[in-house]
Amino acid sequence: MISGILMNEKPVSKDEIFKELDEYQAMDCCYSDGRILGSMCTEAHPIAKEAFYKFSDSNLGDPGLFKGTKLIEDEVLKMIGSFLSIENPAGHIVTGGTEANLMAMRAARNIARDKYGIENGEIIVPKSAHFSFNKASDMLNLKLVNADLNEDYTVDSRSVSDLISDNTIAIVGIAGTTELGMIDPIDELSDIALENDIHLHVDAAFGGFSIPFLKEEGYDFPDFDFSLKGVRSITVDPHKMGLAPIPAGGILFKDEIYLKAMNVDSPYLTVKQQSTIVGTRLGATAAATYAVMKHLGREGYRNNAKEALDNAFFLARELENLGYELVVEPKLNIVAFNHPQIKTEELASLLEEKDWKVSCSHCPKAIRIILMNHIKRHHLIELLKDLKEISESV
Ligand code: 0PR
Repeated sequence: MISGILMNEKPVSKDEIFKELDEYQAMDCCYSDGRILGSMCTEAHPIAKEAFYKFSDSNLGDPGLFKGTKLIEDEVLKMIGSFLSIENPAGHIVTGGTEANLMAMRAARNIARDKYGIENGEIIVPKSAHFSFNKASDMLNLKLVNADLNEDYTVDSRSVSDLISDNTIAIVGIAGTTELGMIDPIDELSDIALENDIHLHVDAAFGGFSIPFLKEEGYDFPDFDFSLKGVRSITVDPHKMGLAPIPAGGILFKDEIYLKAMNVDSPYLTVKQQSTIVGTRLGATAAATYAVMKHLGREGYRNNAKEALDNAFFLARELENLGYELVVEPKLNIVAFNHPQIKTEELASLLEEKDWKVSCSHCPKAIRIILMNHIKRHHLIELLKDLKEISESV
């Protein structure tokens, strides 16, 4: 046994602990510096953080003990449903897009197994999909089949159609791809799913909290939600464009049957069956999401989404003026670009040298900037000054 060197024997004072924590925190990046350019998360709204702390002891894994928190979760799902064209969604507030996508694939697998006896299921996923589907395929023992993309990096629905086999248990479409923010033709996927009686899951982890509000602002976006008959589940993450604290994901199903298909017995809990992956799970997340959604209202989300998109278009136009090349015209608040004479990795390290925290897309290779609300116009002007300097130096 290691004698108590690492773990202190005697209590340590709060002041001392927080002094240490402050030192650790000082090493972290800070959203408000405007230097984090490649994150889909952002600083949570202060009201959400307050609600999170207030509910830190509440456990939605045993909802009979936390009846109020359970009502909050139901309310949040209904609020999210109200902008995704569904009145009474079934679902949960989970830890993020990964868990939400995993639950959707699990429900689809179990239903296909019970209804059609499919044992070796396959999922058709666009090449642009988030790696959480690779995890789902590994954990659920599903074969992942990649569908090709069109020139504009949306999924080619003919490729999806061609890949359908007797073992296909789900098709995935994306509303706001991770790398470029593109929106797949979900209406076409919906038709294909209906024709073949296959589960269509929409990963709107990123776009779910912005596309509906941008539509309300008059922007022209395709339908992607439960208004399309083939859509059976949607991932939508409060901890991305929803301004909720991490970890907050959302999984919404069209019907209770999808949750029931995942139920396992939980005999000694206050609720006798459980469909979530996580057992003991945060009530704090549901409360925080409730607080920020109520506080901002539709108006607040419209303003946030519009500000982020305006910044994306501003950045795109200024980059072109400086001679940089966009990979694709932005649809949502992600801008991906290259310099005609500088390799992507080199440009990334030149920006890192100037203390910008950048992220690169790899299909296609480009610098990828996600205009979250912590990035303000004045940060972009500083960034463009540095990019101008870099461009002039070659
Ligand atoms: N679906 C889509 C479309 C996503 O973009 C992401 C994550 C997920 C699912 C998975 O969500 P969770 O990470 O919540 O489980 N997209 C970001 C990405 O991988 C997540 C991220 C956020 C990465 C902040 C870095 C970062 O600093 O790029």
